[in-house]
Amino acid sequence: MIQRALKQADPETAQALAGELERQSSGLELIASENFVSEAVLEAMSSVLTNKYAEGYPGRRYYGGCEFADAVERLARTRAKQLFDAEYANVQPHSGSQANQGVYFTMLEPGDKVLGMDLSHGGHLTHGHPLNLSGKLFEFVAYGVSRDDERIDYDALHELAKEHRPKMIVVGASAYPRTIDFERIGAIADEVGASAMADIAHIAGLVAVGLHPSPVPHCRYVTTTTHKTLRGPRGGLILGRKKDAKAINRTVFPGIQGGPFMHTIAAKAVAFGEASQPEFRDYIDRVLENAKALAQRIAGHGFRIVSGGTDNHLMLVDVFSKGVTGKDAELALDAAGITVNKNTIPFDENPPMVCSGIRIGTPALTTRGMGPDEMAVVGDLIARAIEAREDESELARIKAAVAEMTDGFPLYPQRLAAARA
Ligand code: DSN
Repeated sequence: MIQRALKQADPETAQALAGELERQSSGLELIASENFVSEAVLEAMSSVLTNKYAEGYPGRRYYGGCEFADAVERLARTRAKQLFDAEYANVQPHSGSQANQGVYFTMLEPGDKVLGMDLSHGGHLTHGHPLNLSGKLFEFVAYGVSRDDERIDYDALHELAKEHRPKMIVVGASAYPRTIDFERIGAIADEVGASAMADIAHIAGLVAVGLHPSPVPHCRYVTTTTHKTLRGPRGGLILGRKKDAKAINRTVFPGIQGGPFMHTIAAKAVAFGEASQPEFRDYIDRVLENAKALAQRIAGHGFRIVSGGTDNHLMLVDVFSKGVTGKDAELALDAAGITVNKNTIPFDENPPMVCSGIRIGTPALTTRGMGPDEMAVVGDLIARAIEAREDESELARIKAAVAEMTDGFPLYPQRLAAARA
């Protein structure tokens, strides 16, 4: 009914949304930071709470009529704390970037020294890239992976920490396929008198179910997005210690944000509830199994996998090991209905917009119900498309095979039927 309302009121927007639904449904979604939320999460996102202003926190708002906003925010906070076994949660950050700002502006003064992982080694823009506010305001020193095994070089990080005596060490990544040793980072931070902040945006779902060690006992602050492996709505979350609650709350509001997105917070509550069910652990188990199977299959076609494999939901494929740039591989795969992103690899010889790698993740296809058998087919299709990158008709044939395959794993079937009607 609601979809009919949009079609009638605004056919142009409705058409674009229908196109996106078709694209998501008929393609192979392998972007490591994307996922498909449940109908329940979608319903909460499109709820009447989008109409509500609720500046402040439950029980202390600057607006009347907040009793139901309070109820959903309390639910979201309680569920987040339970899920991650944390003393404190702030569910208001609109994004991962704002969650990180929430911690930075609580802990740091402009000019303070911070260690963060190099973006080109798998880090994130908000961990001190010179073009990001974090890099402009604070003096970030980058650590990275070692040349030998392409894993975080903890010894070098330790030396940097002793040399620079940073106020904070930020750990977390957007393109790092290996388990992160949060305990070691926490110990290094303690030794040099720094605070540790873990940004678990990519691996939050793994941490929530215990399939990646948790940073909560070792890092004073933990931030995440809610929409990647955690499979919730697009948004951010800060976890921490009770003693920091007041200061972080004040930084998030009124420090960096105004009215919270209450419809998104309702959807976060739903997603945290889903992630606490036993089925979610099974889901993450399959994500990991699929990532290993896919990495192995792609390696079988002669591509080098950065660090030799994966411990988590993603892999970095060095396509330049077969003479293809990341840019060209991404374009070819897009033409074949397979969505990935080009990505720099550690010590990349190519410039960032061209780069040598592609990043591939299995959370979304696993949500669709695909398993290791399908990963074998997907790996073959990826290799075939990269091989055929200059052959439009072969890419079109692969796209047809992709559509046939995805037909067997329906995505939002009722929405799709309504959009097509
Ligand atoms: N852009 C996200 C990703 O793709 O990993 C990180 O913010």
